[in-house]
Amino acid sequence: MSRQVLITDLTIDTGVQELLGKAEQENIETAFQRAKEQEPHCKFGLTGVCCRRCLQGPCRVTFNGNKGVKRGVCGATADQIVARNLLSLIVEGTTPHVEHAREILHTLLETTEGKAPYEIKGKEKLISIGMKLGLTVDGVEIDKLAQEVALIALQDFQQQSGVSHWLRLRAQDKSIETWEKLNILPSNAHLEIANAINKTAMGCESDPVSLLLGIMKMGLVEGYDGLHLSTDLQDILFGTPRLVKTQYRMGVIKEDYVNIAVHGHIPMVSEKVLEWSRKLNTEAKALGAKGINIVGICCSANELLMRQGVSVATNYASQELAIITGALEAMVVDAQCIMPGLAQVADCYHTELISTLPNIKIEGASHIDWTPEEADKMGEEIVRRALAHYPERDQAKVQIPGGTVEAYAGFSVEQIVELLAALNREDPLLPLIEAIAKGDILGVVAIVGCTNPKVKQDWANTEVAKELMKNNVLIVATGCSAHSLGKNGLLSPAGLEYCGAKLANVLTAIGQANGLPALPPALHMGSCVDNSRIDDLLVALADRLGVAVRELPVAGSSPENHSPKALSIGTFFIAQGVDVHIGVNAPITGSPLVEQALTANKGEFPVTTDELFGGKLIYEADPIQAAQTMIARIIQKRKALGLVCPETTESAAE
Ligand code: BF8
Ligand code: SF4
Repeated sequence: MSRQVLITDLTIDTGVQELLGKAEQENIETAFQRAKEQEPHCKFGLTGVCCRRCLQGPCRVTFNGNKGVKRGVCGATADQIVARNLLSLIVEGTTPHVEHAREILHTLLETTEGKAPYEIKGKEKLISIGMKLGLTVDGVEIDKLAQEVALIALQDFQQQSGVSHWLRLRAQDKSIETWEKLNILPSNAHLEIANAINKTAMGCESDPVSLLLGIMKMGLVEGYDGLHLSTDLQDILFGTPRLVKTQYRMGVIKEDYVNIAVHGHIPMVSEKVLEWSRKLNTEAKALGAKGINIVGICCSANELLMRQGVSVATNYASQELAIITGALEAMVVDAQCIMPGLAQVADCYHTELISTLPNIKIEGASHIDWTPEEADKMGEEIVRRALAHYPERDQAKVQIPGGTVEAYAGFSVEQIVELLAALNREDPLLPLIEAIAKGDILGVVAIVGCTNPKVKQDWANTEVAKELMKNNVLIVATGCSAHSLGKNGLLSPAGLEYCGAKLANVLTAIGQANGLPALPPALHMGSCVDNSRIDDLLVALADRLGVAVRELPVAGSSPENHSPKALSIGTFFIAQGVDVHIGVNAPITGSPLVEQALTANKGEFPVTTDELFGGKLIYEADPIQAAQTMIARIIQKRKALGLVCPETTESAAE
């Protein structure tokens, strides 16, 4: 296989392909290469039957039931081991989001006490949440109200009993009834995480059904005290996103600017870097640069894109390649999805890799502490270091792949409702509901999650999206998947060429009523914590229709999942009754019981998430097949609601 064929097999992003060629010439290792070196993967690990919970092991329990050991030393079966491992994985997905929520909560509290240099920009959001929480909002000073809201949120980390306040705030009553019956309503997020870790410890819980219910409960912790709490408090502090236009691809890194990439998830860090880059912009000019250019990677990109229109260089799998352009003076990282390999790559260039969170250090990176109180000091120091590195740039090593792609973003629920109000001011959701009822919009699918160096970058994310669009399915997107769509023109009105005629007409009508050429075929709703916005949209639609979320003709899809966070988010949506597709298999196939309970596919296990919650896991590596499976389920749900259904879908008819 030639080098060129190999590189084009790794990613469909031509800029990343070019930089992979540069990496090879310069003898720099990347995740794409390391992923190949890891093949073939251990089957015990892939199927979830490797147990390392105590020192009697590690135990590998055969998954076909005929050969080798059937139980671990302690007697644990494959079902027990897989269920325990999965709960452990879902905890690892949930915890970073809960920590994210705790960081923003702490920052908000310090801001209201005048101790942190942030301000409350989202007054409308604050008032609407205050009202929903039953607080008096009239005549109450903004800082005081924000403090009251934050103190209620704090109870979700402190209370020893009672149900999560953010769950009560954001969940549909019909869903709460289901969860109450199953006794999985979470209380205090930290306590639930501790309980779940305790369940998975050696010699603790071994009933796979109870472990599975623990998994669903953890999905609710993820949804409400991870995703929703983070988004709500971030909107209070930084404002609710509104429609913005931006640019995608490596070409957003500019040769004649001081370039700083922000990477990670925590907007308290990236917002400060952006603020200080604006304050110190003239100092870049004194160095002969045209200014300071901030570009985003992963979900820090999403946070700054949604609220500030900052452009996006790349997504997860190719984070190292941004440094290989040779034109980054600094890469600033905070938490989650930061590859340790970045430090090795940065070593080959003048780029300074800077970590920021006090409890997240990266080997080989320099560190500037972010704390809410010292946020300005951090922002200024980071930008000054980047300025100092600009003269050190080696022009001979600079190679920025050309070309950028236009994208729209900022589709918060508030923004979507405002756009729809141009068609019906009194009842903004009605035009959307009518379009769904008539079949002009067949259903809604959220394309979410990651890219994964194990699979061709951006390919499955875009193929699933295109197949759905062709069949008049409206796409909403978050995370690194949204970046895949952005890089490939699907967040721009130009992407309407991929849509079925009915969907294209609806998007054009809404766009034109708002002075735009059209809405794009995929609506970018934000970062991974902003999957809460998708949930809010579903609850609003279901409430307006008078049905349960589980009855809606919708699905979720993470075609290139790599992170346990994608699995915990997926669990949250399955608990709501939404089918969730993943394109990279989760380690569950070693247990027929767990696999069947989640996928409802085969076997005789009597209880499935589909029956209990109305949603199931779909594993399908082929993007077209995955889209068709979701469409079939959407049509099934449409039929149950008595909505117009097409006889065949476009692919089936071809
Ligand atoms: O939280 S999509 S690769 S960056 S995990 Fe990570 Fe996956 Fe990107 Fe955002 Ni989400
Ligand atoms: Fe083996 Fe049981 Fe220990 Fe797991 S908990 S490593 S199955 S002995």
